[in-house]
Parts: sequence; C-alpha cells; structure tokens
Amino acid sequence: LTMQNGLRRALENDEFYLCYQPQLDAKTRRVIGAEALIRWQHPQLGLISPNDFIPLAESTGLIIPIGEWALRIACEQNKRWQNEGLPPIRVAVNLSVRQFYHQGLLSSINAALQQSHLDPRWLELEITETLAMTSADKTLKKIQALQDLGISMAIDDFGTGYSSLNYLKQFSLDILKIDKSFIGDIHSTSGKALISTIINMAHSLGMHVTAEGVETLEQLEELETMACEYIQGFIFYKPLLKEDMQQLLIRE
Ligand code: G
Ligand code: G
Ligand code: MN
Ligand code: NA
Repeated sequence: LTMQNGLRRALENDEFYLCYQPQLDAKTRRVIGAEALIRWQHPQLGLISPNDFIPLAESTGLIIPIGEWALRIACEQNKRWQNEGLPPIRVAVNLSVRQFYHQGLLSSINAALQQSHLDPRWLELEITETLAMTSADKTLKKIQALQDLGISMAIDDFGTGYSSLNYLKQFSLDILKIDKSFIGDIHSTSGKALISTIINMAHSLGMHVTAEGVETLEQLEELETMACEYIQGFIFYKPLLKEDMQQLLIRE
C-alpha cells in the first residue's frame, strides 16, 4: 500500500528519471542507439528497480501516465542531443502490455513526437513477445499504425515467451532483441546453434537483431560471426545517467 501511494505521487514529485543503455553496431563498435530504462528514486526507500514497481504500475493502471512520461522524456532528451550537434541515435522505449492496448497510445506518441520535434525514425518501441502473441489482429493493426508513423518496432526478450513463428512473420517487426538468457548460453554447442538459428530466422524475415546482456568477449565475437547487427550489454556499458550518455556521445 505504501508503495502504491508513493507510486501515485511519484510523477508529481518528479521522482522518476531515465537511464540510457547504449547499443552499438557490432561491426563498427559505434553507438547507434540506447534503451531508455526508468528508475524511481523514492524519498524514503531509495532507488527502486522497475522490476519492483512496473508490475504494480501495470495492475493499478498508473503505467499509463508513467509510460507517457517516459515516452515524452525520451523523445525530448533525444532531440536535445541532436540539437547539440551530437551524432543522432535511436532511443528505444519499453511499452508494457496495458500501455500498448490503451486507446490513447497513438495520440500520446504523436504528442510526444510533435512536442519534442523528434523525427520518428529516431524512436524505437519495444514490445514483449507475450504481447505480440495475443489477439493477433488487433495487435497487428496497432503495430502497423506505429510503423506508419515512421517508428521502429522491436520485439523484446525474444525467446522467453511462447514464440509463434507464424505471428512473427505477420507482424513484420523491425528489430528482434534476443533475450540475455540465450546470450549466457552461447559457449555451449546447443546454445550457439539456437542463437544462430534465431539470427538467421530474423534476417530472413527482414528484421535486424539486437543481442542483449552481452558480457564477455567470447559472446561478442560469436555474435559478430553470426552477423548480429547490434550489441547491448555490460561488456560495453551499463545503463548510464543522461549526463554520462551525453559525454559518451560527445566522445563519439
Ligand atoms: O533496467 P532494468 O534491468 O532494471 O529494467 C528492468 C525491467 O524494467 C526491464 O524488463 C525493462 O523492460 C523494464 N522497464 C524499464 N523501463 C521501463 C519503462 O519505461 N516502461 C516499461 N513498461 N518497462 C520498463
Ligand atoms: O527491457 P528488458 O527486460 O530487456 O531490460 C533490459 C535489462 O537488462 C535492463 O535492466 C538492463 O540493466 C539489463 N542488462 C542489460 N545488459 C546487461 C548485461 O550485460 N548483463 C546483465 N546481467 N543485465 C543486463
Ligand atoms: Mn527492453
Ligand atoms: Na530484454
């Protein structure tokens, strides 16, 4: 109950902020994007992980205003970096299931884009596999509407839900994010085979691939050999404060 009341007031009290985890081109090792990850600095409880409050935000419906906030801040921040003359990157924002199906989603995305003046090609939205598998027709139309705006659509945590390859084909998403649990298994023969199969499948469906949770040089080199396009993981960077992300872009 404490956390629920706190969550309700957190937006007004400006207790949320976004971190940015860089995504690199596997070949050039340049920063080409970043995933925006929300953080809650609670006045008494300290820093709370999204794993601990996103489910509560989902069940209370507070995810709608919180998600709109994250979208707006990510678009504004990205545009600010571009205005400063930094190399343009694509910022990825996570959408929860409830947010995705909310009837106000398109108008809030349009509002975030218009208010920030961000070109939609620099915005990516991540949806989970679970989401992509439910009520296919409605989902399909919504994804298409978002892509029609010029936004890139990514499927997050791929491999952890019930994958239907048939759905994947229908959706024609732009990016497939391989879940970090697979990357951790890349040293084994079967793990390697699985990842390479996922990457090849994604490519044959016209998707690019982001590997998440890349921590070792061995994983990085294997993924490069498999022609995985983008790398996100502690081997390069953890989620960064916006100031540190900015410094990184300046160095780029
Ligand atoms: O950065 P971290 O590992 O703590 O993120 C944990 C989880 O929280 C991830 O699964 C991520 O998708 C989710 N998450 C982070 N930021 C957001 C957000 O802005 N909206 C939603 N819906 N989920 C988020
Ligand atoms: O949205 P998603 O569930 O994919 O959230 C990404 C999460 O993965 C973030 O919380 C981020 O901190 C975490 N993460 C990113 N890279 C690594 C990594 O290399 N190792 C581990 N253990 N976690 C990572
Ligand atoms: Mn994600
Ligand atoms: Na993920």
